[in-house]
Amino acid sequence: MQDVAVGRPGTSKEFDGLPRPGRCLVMGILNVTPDSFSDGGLYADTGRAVDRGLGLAAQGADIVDVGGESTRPGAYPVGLDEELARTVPVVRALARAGVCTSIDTMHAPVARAAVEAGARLVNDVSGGLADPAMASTVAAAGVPYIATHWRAPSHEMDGHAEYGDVVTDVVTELALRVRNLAEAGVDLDRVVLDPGIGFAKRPEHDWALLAQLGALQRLGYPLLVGASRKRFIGAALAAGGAGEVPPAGRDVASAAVSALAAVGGAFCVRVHDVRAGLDAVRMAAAYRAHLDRGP
Ligand code: PMM
Repeated sequence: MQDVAVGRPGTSKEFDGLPRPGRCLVMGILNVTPDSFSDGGLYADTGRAVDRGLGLAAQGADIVDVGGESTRPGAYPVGLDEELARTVPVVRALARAGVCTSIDTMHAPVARAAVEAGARLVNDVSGGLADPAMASTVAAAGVPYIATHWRAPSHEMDGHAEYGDVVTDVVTELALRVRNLAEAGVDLDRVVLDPGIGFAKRPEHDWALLAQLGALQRLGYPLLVGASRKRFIGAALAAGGAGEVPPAGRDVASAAVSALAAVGGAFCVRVHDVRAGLDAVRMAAAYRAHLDRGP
């Protein structure tokens, strides 16, 4: 099969330790939280969370993303001790079982402890803005780092969804994040960028970013897209009607969005429903293999 990866993802030695399936990667979501917007409370204790992580891996997740602090709109921070207690034992157990695990955190001490426990990537939805020690921590850890476009903590972010042109503004702000990472000594060959779907964005912003992933790719980094079950999907499904389709009814549409992201060149999609996400990126890989061949 043609390698559908774009730019440097998965092909450089800096991504050693990550699976290289020759298609867009699938990251399965494991929220060890009582309050995440779609799965809060389901895997809030260590045993259930580990079982869920093993289940995601068995379904084909290339990476299992362990998070201990909800970033849903309006959520408040949980405190370091609580976040450490929720995530580190789960990361350790999954890593021991051979699962490729990432830690979803904005806090350097959690990132450090999780990497020590076996996490192979750090996934920071604040792109280093929430904790000034994150960049140097990641530089020292020497693991791949996912930097997301972010403007403000979850309880304030809806007030920061103002853009001139959202794609231009996100590209500019991500480029600034990359510069800060480089200054802190982060190996840029280990950086993955993320447009931050739903983070200080309204649905029209999310769609614009998804439709113009190419503009973000021109920054030269692999892209992760985290669209699964997010508000813009619920709103699009309810188009013409009132309100939004609730998160539990968004998985089929989320898989469709994963296919769109993978066709658009995403390196990785972050999903709740791993089976559907995997089917979606496989279809995208088959489609992309024929894109440039002509009639
Ligand atoms: N979204 C959420 C959490 N972590 N990480 C990355 N890299 N990108 C995202 O878009 C992202 C993330 C919030 O969604 P959840 O509550 O379903 O985990």
